[in-house]
Amino acid sequence: MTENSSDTEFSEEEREQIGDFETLYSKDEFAGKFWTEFKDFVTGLPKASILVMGGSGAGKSTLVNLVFNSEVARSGEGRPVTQGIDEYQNDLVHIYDSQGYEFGAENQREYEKLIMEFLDRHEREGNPVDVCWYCISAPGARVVETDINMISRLNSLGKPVAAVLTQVDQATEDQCAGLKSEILSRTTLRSDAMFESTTDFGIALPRGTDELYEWTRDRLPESRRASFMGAARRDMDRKSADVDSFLLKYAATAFGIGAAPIPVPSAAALIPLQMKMLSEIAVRWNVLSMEQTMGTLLTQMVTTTVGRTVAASLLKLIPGAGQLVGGIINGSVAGAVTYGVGKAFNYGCYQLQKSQLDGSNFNFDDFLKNEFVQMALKMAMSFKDKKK
Ligand SMILES: Nc1nc2c(ncn2[C@@H]2O[C@H](COP(=O)(O)OP(=O)(O)OP(=O)(O)O)[C@@H](O)[C@H]2O)c(=O)[nH]1
Ligand SMILES: [Mg+2]
Repeated sequence: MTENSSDTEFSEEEREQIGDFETLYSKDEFAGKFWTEFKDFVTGLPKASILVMGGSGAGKSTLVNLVFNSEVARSGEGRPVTQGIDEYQNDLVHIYDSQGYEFGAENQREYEKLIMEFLDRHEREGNPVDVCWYCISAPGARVVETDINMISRLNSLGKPVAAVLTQVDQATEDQCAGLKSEILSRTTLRSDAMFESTTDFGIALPRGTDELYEWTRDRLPESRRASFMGAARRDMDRKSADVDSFLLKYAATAFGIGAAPIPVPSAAALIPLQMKMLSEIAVRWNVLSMEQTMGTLLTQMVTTTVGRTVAASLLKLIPGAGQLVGGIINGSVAGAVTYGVGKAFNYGCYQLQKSQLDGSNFNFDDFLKNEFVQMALKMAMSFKDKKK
């Protein structure tokens, strides 16, 4: 018995084809090559830039963690990019945290200058700041001239700026209402750009960090949105739907590659496409740091099971798909395999994030080892049904 009992279902001739497939997919250098390419893919991704402002101790780092719903900002982890502005280490977003200003007219003028120069430089260098979050501490109970000036100046530059009243659990409702109306009356800020935040999850806020996340997402250029969403542990249904829609594009491209029927031994033509697809999915769900997990997937993809089982089973199972006699993969098979692999990987990533959020038990490695192949196959078959 081999490790895969479904092997017994294949004829001699088919097994020969499978053997070819395996040889191709097991090139040792392949996993390493993919890993390098994957890293380059992540490095080259367009990333959103967010500048966080506000007084010292206003709760800027805490706000960042609340919006991304994970420990993105850890104290002391910032890398100084310029005097007074740190960048948090993150593969998917640029988060610039300005060290809060101290009180006093001179300090505040310096702060305004620092911010304006920073924005200007990034604009000139072609990596503009996309969105600004301006924190004002609610229990601090005061809005200073710098807050008023900065919010209006950013607005006049056309920079999306959100004002966030932070630490609202430490202030009275009247205090919060007073601060909000002062900000709205003295700046050009629109009321839909006014938010509140708290670490007390018992307090329901009509415009809290969930809404700030959505507001920010919707103000990003399309190209920088995917990685921003990937960095945030939330918005799962939308991420999944986004993946679904691009999977269809990959399937169509694969269909095109297979349209001039390719012999199974040349099916490796599909690999770069599938790898790019998997990279895109990995970014959406931020499984980038999971080198080992990706390694498991690759071992699956490259050396054994997915490659040969999916392809070989499809050879058998898709009726009328050119019959694949003589080991030919045609467009339908290429499209279905690609779709199935993407769909199964997306499912696993979704379950992983869900378990991180609700504390439920899901082992991604086990999923990849034990269920991934069957699911990819099932999804590939459903793709064929779907197209009927
Ligand atoms: N009660 C309460 N405390 C908060 C809240 N947000 C932040 N804090 C606390 O306020 C303090 C400052 O929060 P940080 O997020 O570090 O503020 P910061 O603006 O990044 O501070 P600096 O980087 O030092 O300027 C910390 O002790 C936080 O735990 C909140 O919503 N409620
Ligand atoms: Mg901080």
